[in-house]
Amino acid sequence: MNKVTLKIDGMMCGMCEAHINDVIRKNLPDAKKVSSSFKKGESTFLYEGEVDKERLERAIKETGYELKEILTEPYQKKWSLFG
Ligand SMILES: [Cu+2]
Repeated sequence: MNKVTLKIDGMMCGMCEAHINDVIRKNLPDAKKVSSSFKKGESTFLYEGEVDKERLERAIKETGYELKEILTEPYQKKWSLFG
């Protein structure tokens, strides 16, 4: 599982966040914990496997925003007492 962070230009309010969340969920139905912040200018979600970067970029552009960067890092659940 990876944590994916999208740097996005153009989000101005909560409606924009909702639009972007919709785009992510629609194009990556397996994405989990989709969340966007217009203040940070980024969206994050959890995803297994590779994100189709071009598809996502196009879909975000069609919605009126610009995908600047995609960061991916391994996601680990919180430390478990039982290892
Ligand atoms: Cu807005």
